[in-house]
Amino acid sequence: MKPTAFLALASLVLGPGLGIALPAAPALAQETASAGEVRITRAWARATAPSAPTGAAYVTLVNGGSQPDRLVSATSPVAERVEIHTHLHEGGVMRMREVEGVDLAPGAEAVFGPGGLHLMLMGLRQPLRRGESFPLTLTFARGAAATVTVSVAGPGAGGPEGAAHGGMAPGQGHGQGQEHGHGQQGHAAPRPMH
Ligand SMILES: [Cu+2]
Repeated sequence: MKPTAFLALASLVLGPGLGIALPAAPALAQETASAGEVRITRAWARATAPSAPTGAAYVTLVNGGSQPDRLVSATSPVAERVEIHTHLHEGGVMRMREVEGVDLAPGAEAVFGPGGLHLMLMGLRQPLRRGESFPLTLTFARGAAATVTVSVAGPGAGGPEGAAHGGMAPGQGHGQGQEHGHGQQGHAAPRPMH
């Protein structure tokens, strides 16, 4: 019995030892989460000026389920409250408007971004600094909620910085990620507010 016991002990010791290497990679950024059937990806924000009272965060939502769902609210510890906003053109002027929710038909994708849908951080408790991150919790009509980590990009960024595409190879010379080519971000407004 002794050899068997020794083998069992050896695997116990080896198991956790090997496991240690794994959590290191996801710790980089949890910019992805699932709330029920809704997948939340590309959670990012722009850096704010030191005394800015508000900020804006962006996510991409994909409803992978067969039922319609709807983003109904959001919260974050960095702000007193979070509102769902969109931008509307009214008489040639672009204005922000609060919306009650964002509908997600089955299979639908909602891409938040500067000049469009955004999660308005009202009553910022701290400036958003480039390279830092903060949690954002999204709640959906079908009852699910999930928290993503929002990574803060530069003040004029058009998207999240860093690889953030699951690339774990340290030597991947990605540069500034200029190759994203998202196209759908309509740069019609020269200086979007959020
Ligand atoms: Cu806004």
